Amino acid sequence: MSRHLSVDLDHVLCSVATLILLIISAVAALAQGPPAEKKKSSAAAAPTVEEARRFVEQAEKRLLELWIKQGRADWVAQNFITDDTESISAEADKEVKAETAELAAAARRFDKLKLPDDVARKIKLLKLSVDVPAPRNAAEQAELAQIAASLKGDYGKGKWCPEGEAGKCLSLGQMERILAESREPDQLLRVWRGWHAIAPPMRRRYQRLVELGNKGARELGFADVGAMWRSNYDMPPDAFRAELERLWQQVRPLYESLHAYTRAQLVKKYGKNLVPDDGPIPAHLLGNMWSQQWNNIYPLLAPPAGDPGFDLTDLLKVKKVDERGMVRYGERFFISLGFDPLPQTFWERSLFTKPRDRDIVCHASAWSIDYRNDLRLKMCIEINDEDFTTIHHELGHNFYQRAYNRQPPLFQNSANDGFHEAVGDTIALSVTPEYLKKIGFLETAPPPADDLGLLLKRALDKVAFLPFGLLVDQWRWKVFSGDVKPADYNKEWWELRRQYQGVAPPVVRGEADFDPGAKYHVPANVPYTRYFLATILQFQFHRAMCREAGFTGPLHRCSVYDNKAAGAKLKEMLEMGQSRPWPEALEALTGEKQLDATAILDYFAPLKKWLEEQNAGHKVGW
Ligand code: X8Z
Ligand code: ZN
Repeated sequence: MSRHLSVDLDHVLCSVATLILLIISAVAALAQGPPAEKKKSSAAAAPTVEEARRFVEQAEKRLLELWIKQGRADWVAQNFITDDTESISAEADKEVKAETAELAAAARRFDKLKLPDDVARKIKLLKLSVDVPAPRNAAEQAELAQIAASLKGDYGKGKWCPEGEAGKCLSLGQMERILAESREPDQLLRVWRGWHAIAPPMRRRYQRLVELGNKGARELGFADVGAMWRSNYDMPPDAFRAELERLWQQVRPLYESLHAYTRAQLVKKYGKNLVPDDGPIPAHLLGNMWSQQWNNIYPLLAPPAGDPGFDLTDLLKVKKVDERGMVRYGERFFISLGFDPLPQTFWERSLFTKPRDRDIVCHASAWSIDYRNDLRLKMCIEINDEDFTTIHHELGHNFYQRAYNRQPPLFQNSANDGFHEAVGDTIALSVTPEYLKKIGFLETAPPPADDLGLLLKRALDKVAFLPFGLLVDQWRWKVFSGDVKPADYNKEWWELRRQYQGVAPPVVRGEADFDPGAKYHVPANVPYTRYFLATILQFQFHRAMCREAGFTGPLHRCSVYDNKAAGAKLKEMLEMGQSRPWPEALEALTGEKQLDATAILDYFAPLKKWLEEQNAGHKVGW
């Protein structure tokens, strides 16, 4: 799924044969230098701007073709995990990695030229277009692509077969349900351990992937893969790191209030022996396999007064909405903002339910196979509140992909990766009681006096997520830079989880474990800081769209459903793709040029006040 969260285009104007000829002649032209008549005046064959432009155009054509092939191979591999599909997909990935490495090397010829902004930007984006880049060595390219494909496949196949229950194995989805619903600590612990047992076999391959990826990154001129990932934010990589720290310090007090309140309720439920009242919370008690979102334990935390009085999961069941029906609700929201309906092929080619007869990668994803109009969703949908939100998240990717499909291939991406993750979440913030009333789910919207529960539930999703959104890449950056050695992989993982999240392992962990591997984005090599950024950004987007819609009440009561003015602003930003530095895209929607945590802080301000009252006399922090 490397680029399909991003790109989209189908006007491959020439046939494959013509394309090959074009490439051969372009490569030949590059090898020979400028045409003969120009050579008269410049014996050194200095590269020209015109040549750089032609080079980039050819590179985009070639890459687009390879990306589409890679996308199809990956789609099949993720929908039917077998040794063969894994190998076909690794082969396609290898071709992309190899071609990108060659093109990036060839582009160095233009290093000293003053290039027009768009050409320079495309050359930079070309270098950054592969998440884990390969060295320019065929054997290593094949090895890296094979490792990457096998790690993703292993995660997809992962299951837990409890001892003594012959033949009965649980899928990740089933284990996640247990973590969400059970309040039985022993059972929670067994399931938590069961899932984490999928990861140790990945460790050696992951270590090798780090070595090979780093070699590729160094050949591209980056210190390591982490430094490369931090270079895609239109600012120096160190400035980006500092920006993250600034944002984290802004939201940390809100997180710590929520943590303290949550811990106190868990102490009441499970006792001090299990939950220390002044230390980190054991990771298996928060309703989620990675303790990343805590909304599933809302019933344990609900405020005595201020419960919203409805539950979206129940409403979906009462209304007999099925999986496709849930996706239709998401689509209709985007249509109400002025976006075109999804193409018929979306409904024919997407996967909405977990097949019973084969292994697939169930982790939800949104694809644009042809970089044009062949949009797809792949998700093992369950009829519940959480998946209703995730569907909106995924459709945000699809509508973004289609909005920028007129951009040249290297600009077919979000302004930065946080933008891609934020769009659908922004829309889901508009799923308010008033919206549910409009679509016929509720007869009356509860009075705003009862909003505390709504806010708490949202905070357990969004605020609880913030430190997790940061720490996954804090870990990977240290791993890629060599600051953390393989012998300390797991120790550092838990150190960061303690430091940022205030969460502890439920049992002693050691270096025979590889707990980061039990989180999809690590074996799948999807950078994670994007989700932290998205959590900040979506509140900025929401605030701006509500302003555009003329809404004046509290932000958590605002829904932009059916508002064409807000939709037009959003579309304006989405259509820019990655053609301009992200602050310009942000400005197009919000009028602001900076990431700004005041939007999320304002949104939760009434809750923060209440949490502080609840926490009076209790330790905050761990
Ligand atoms: O991976 C996702 C999406 C696909 S981009 C389902 N998310 C992160 C996660 O599951 O860890 C959305 C929230 C964070
Ligand atoms: Zn996403």
